[in-house]
Amino acid sequence: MTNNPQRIVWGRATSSNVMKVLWGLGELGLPFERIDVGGAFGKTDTPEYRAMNPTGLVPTLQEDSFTLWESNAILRYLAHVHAANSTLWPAEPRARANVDHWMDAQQTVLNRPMSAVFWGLVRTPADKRDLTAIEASIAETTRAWRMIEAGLSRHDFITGADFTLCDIPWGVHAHRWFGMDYLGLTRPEMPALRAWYDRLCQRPAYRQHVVSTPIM
Ligand SMILES: N[C@@H](CCC(=O)N[C@@H](CS)C(=O)NCC(=O)O)C(=O)O
Repeated sequence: MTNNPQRIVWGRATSSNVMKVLWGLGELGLPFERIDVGGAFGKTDTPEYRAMNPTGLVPTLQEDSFTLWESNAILRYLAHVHAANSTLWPAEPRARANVDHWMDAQQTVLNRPMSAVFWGLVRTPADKRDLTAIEASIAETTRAWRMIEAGLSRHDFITGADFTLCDIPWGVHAHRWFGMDYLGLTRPEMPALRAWYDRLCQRPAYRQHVVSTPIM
């Protein structure tokens, strides 16, 4: 890699998975350019984009001649290369595995019901909403949040005292979870989750790439 690699993030800033990468780059203080593709911008179905990312989804990262997709894999790559000795992705195998399984759980446990709540409330007009389905997704999403509430009641971040990579995928969705009140979302009280979200809001990169982006 060159000393100052050219770094490009492909993906619209309103995507939760793109936000993870932008926030991660912000935490690491790495400069990048972002190109709008996906959603209303389209262009993810072109042969050129599919050659970079066969899923046709966003985000895709390019660092010089290296191309990578899957948001959580991108976060791990960035931490490995640019923050090797930090607490962000600890080197000790069990500490690292602990971070990794929470990253995976965002994708496998939280993502589906949380996306259903988000699409049901934010991206569906009021007269077309299936409120029964949305309520069921809220209940399932709540169960997912309770998984991290337990640890957060004992320590400041998901795996312990330090902010790590796994706070990023969950944290992106926390902003949406706490930001949908105006659409009638009611949540059971989870004080440790709320305190963690407030803590994340003190981080400049979170404010810049997650909080400042409209929920849409
Ligand atoms: N597992 C993938 C999922 C990527 C994904 O589903 N991206 C969504 C946006 S959050 C997407 O590309 N949707 C279609 C689009 O925006 O055109 C990742 O974590 O990167």
